[in-house]
Amino acid sequence: MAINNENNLLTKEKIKLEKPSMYAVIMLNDDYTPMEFVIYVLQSVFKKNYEDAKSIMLTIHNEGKGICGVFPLDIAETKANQVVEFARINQHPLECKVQKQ
Ligand code: TYC
Repeated sequence: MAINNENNLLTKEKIKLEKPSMYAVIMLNDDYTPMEFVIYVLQSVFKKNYEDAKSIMLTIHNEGKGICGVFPLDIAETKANQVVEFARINQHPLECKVQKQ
């Protein structure tokens, strides 16, 4: 960026911009939450299509956990909270955690 300094010279100023840290929302498996409920949550909260949502759900079911998406911290925490709140309203024990990438 060109600026006018005290000697009236045009100089270039370097502006250092840090990329925001990114956080994964990780969904955990349990024995009780219905598979179709997890697929619905992945579609509604994480905007996955049905095929991708089913594939992520099966990964979680088979491997114990899976990544739903990667976001800046405030968005990751909001989505994790939405998942748990919606699960509790429906009396499912579904859990999420937020993990720095
Ligand atoms: N294991 C659950 C079942 O057999 C399905 C499930 C998948 C639950 C993913 C939670 O994050 C989860 N009904």
